[in-house]
Amino acid sequence: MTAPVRYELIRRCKDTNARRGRVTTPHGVIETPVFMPVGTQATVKTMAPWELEELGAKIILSNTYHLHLRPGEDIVERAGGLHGFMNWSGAVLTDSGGFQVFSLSGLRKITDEGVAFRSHIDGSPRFFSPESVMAIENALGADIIMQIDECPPYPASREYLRTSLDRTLNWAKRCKEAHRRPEEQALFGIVQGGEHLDMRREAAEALIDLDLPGYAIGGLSVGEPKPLMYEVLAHTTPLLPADKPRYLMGVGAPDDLFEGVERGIDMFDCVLPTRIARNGTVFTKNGKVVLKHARYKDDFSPIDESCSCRVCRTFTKAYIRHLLKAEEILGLRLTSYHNVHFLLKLMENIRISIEQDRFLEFKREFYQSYGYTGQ
Ligand code: PRF
Ligand code: ZN
Repeated sequence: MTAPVRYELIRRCKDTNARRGRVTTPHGVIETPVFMPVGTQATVKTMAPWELEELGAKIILSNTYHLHLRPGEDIVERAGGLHGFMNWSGAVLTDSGGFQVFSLSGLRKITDEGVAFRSHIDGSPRFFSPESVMAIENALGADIIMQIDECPPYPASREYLRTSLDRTLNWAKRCKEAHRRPEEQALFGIVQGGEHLDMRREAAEALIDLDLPGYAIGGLSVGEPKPLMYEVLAHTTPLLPADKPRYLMGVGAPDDLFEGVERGIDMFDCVLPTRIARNGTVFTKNGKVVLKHARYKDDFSPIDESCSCRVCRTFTKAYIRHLLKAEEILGLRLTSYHNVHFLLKLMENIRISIEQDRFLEFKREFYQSYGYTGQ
């Protein structure tokens, strides 16, 4: 059986655990480290697929939870899976819904069998088990599908994390057994275990025994201090197989991208660029800018003088600020487009810096200009 997703190492950083690689999927080759824009509802909010393509996005993330509730995986499957439904020819990864059940639905009950919850749309009772989630993800047809897991809150007691981890590891095994399309869709396991390094190790070892085509690190960026997240990452990433991709779930602030890459992460996703764009905040090389601020009302320069994106080559801050203030839809499209460009370009520059043996130098330069202190 040939794996649907393969990882090839291209170059290791001379100073850190950063690695430059390549992930081959049924829908294209992904140069890593990579940032995956989030398209929860089978759309990266405000962006057409040709715009994502123009920006060089190679893989996007979508959500089992949302698509199951609306329009339902049967509709997506009949449209030819997510690729056909949204007309995106690049790769897609679906998250399993475990995390969204916890963040979105109200009352829910978790047992070894699965999670009972109510739809946030109509309140109807629902149940996710490893078997039902695999059936949904098989129907959605993404190139990479995530196991169902529990992402425990921070802080959580050691006893709680213990029970939760046993459940997540058991669910991984059941997902592997229930997966019906292993030659077309790569099932990734998720390492949980909170801040406890022994549990993280145990989780990594148990998942490696399942011989999955890739591994994610979950349960981070859930309210813990950043140094703790970096410590868990530094400990956990090296436990994962060097010949498979490593994905840090739900993390994508510029500094976290550098810190994650430095600790051996290959894949990231985050709603940050599109979410902040919709409240008028944009990334620039000198840090974030809140475009609605009065100081930009007659600022006829682009968002970022050094940005090569179409928005920055075409429009001024004063104009985009006006669109946002007037609640014109174009404003949200322009800020989203620029922010996604910013993170994709940042990742491209990170990849180049690893190839050129100047990752740490590039990180220092970026932090200095962006205004990050620390590290
Ligand atoms: N599990 C899953 N999805 C996630 C997370 C997780 O732990 C996180 C945590 N940062 C984001 N998205 N399945
Ligand atoms: Zn721009």
